[in-house]
Amino acid sequence: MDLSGAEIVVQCLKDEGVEYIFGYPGGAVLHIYDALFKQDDVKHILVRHEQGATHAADGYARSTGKPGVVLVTSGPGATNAVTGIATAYMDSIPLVVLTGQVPLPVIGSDAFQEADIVGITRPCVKHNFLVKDVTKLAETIKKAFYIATTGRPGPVLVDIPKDITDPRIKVPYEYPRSVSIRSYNPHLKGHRWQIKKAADLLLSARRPMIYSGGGVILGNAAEQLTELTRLLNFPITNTLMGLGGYPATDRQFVGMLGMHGTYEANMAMHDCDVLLAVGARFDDRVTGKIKEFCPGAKIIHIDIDPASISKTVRVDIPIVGEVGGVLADLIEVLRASERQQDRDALSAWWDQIDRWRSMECLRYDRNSTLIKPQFVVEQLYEATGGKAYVTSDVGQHQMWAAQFYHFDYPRRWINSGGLGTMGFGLPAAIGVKLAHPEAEVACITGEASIQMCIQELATALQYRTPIKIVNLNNGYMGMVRQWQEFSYESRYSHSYLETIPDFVKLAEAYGHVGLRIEKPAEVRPALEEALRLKDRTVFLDFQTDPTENVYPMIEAGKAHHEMRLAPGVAAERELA
Ligand SMILES: Cc1cc2nc3c(=O)[nH]c(=O)nc-3n(C[C@H](O)[C@H](O)[C@H](O)COP(=O)(O)OP(=O)(O)OC[C@H]3O[C@@H](n4cnc5c(N)ncnc54)[C@H](O)[C@@H]3O)c2cc1C
Ligand SMILES: Cc1ncc(C[n+]2csc(CCOP(=O)(O)OP(=O)(O)O)c2C)c(N)n1
Ligand SMILES: [Mg+2]
Repeated sequence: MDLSGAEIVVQCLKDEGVEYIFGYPGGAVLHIYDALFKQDDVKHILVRHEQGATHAADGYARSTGKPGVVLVTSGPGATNAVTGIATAYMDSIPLVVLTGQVPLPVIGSDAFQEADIVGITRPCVKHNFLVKDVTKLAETIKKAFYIATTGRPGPVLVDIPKDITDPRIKVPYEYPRSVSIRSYNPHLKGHRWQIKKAADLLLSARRPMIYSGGGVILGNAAEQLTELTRLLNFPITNTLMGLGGYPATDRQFVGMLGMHGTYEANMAMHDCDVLLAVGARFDDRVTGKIKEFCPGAKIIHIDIDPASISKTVRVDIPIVGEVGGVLADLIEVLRASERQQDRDALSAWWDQIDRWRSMECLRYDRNSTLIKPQFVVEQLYEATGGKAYVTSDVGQHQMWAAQFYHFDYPRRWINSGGLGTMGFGLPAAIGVKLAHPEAEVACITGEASIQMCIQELATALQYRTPIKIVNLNNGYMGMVRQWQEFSYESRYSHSYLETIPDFVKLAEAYGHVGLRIEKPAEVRPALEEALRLKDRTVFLDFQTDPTENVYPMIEAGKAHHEMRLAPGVAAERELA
């Protein structure tokens, strides 16, 4: 079959089984858009800003495990996509981003809408390609999908000069079934001897702890993780990216760890003697002061990326491999082992953990006449039966979502952890809703974040993706305000938004429903009403307590056991 470059792009997407492509047209990709016009298999979602395209594709990818696909034009189209590419890169999300480029002969001549996007994105993609020969186009796209989705996933960019897609030049087309890349061979199977050593160490533990992260979600290993944790009867904590990898409502789950983790999770990290890290990368929000990280623990680390091992914290038993397979092998070795666990020590450890837990570190004022943001998230959790897909933006609301929406299932919690990209939540929710049309999708956001990609409300209307936007409107860039309160003697430098739009009118202007909620008693009815409006996007503008802070908090440079607690919780501890 002879096809033009533009037709090859579209045919490759079909052969790859791509359902949706998120994009925005422009001169350098017009040939591709013309080829898209002539078919119905790959559905194009027209966003309103290229950042929105990358986040929507990212939300689709996070919630399905399939790669998200983006198509943007050269120059500003491509540079607008960079924030979304970097967002996906930091959280290891598989994206294939196709960018138009000026024709090959004029590259480097400051041609109209020329930007060196291969150079610009080099530090924030897993890999990128500039296509120089139309006969290599199909193979390059195949490689892009292969690299994006295997090993440690990540975004791959394919830059396609306009002359490569010229409709007049046709070449034979065949989509390769597989590709092999000599310098790229992800290591999938964990080393048997390392697994045996890890099993022995786990069985000898007196104060064990499991710390699991985004790798468990990315590797679809929640089942194996749950089986292992129950088999050993160990306490388990999740990173922000790992939430849902182990059921949050289970007794063995001690909550999220790190900067805004629970008291019991962080204290258990500090005091444990054996730490099993699974698909987590010892991020600074998690470790706190590195020198005092798990001071008495021997550490086992399972990760697919050898570059993650001992990157920030030196580990004792590294196991490089695909998390699901390694956990399955570990379970097998543990079951076959004759070594007995020290059940008395384990039971004393659980008593200690329960004492920490009894402090109820996430308590907040339930009698307030103002709407507490935590209350809104709790009510959303109850109203949706804990089954919704929840996207978020970045700030205090993101932390309250993580703390108060108890994720029992993987891939339901969709947020930007590594880059912390405000503007992520709304477009990501659109991508999630397209992938799961029957599911409830909520976007928990703040009045500052939502304004960063607000234009995607138009996309939500065009493609009938009814989502519920839960705006925790505290009038401040709350997370910034909190840091200024704690570290800059309450000098609130430019963290107050003097002009906030009327979100109800704004939602209506975009063709959606807007609701403004001012009293605690109105919270649940408003949520119920929004959920009843199944086919509509509803913007719920909750006027929340402007001074509420996120607790507990490990401030910069502090260790796990040096948490700042909510005022009421701290006062009680002093008394005890
Ligand atoms: C305002 C704000 C506050 C934050 N506060 C906190 C906080 O309190 N607590 C917290 O935890 N985070 C917090 N974060 C998030 C933090 O910045 C990091 O994004 C997060 O901690 C990283 O999670 P992770 O270690 O699970 O790694 P991820 O970024 O999810 O990385 C996954 C790891 O798993 C590996 N992996 C991937 N696939 C596989 C596979 N198939 N098999 C094996 N390994 C695999 C990867 O190589 C990588 O090492 C915050 C972020 C923001 C924006
Ligand atoms: C694109 C971008 N710019 C700046 C920041 C820094 N930042 C982190 S949280 C935050 C405030 C967010 O305010 P809002 O969306 O209202 O959420 P709140 O903290 O009030 O819940 C800012 C400015 C960021 N994370 N992303
Ligand atoms: Mg705010």
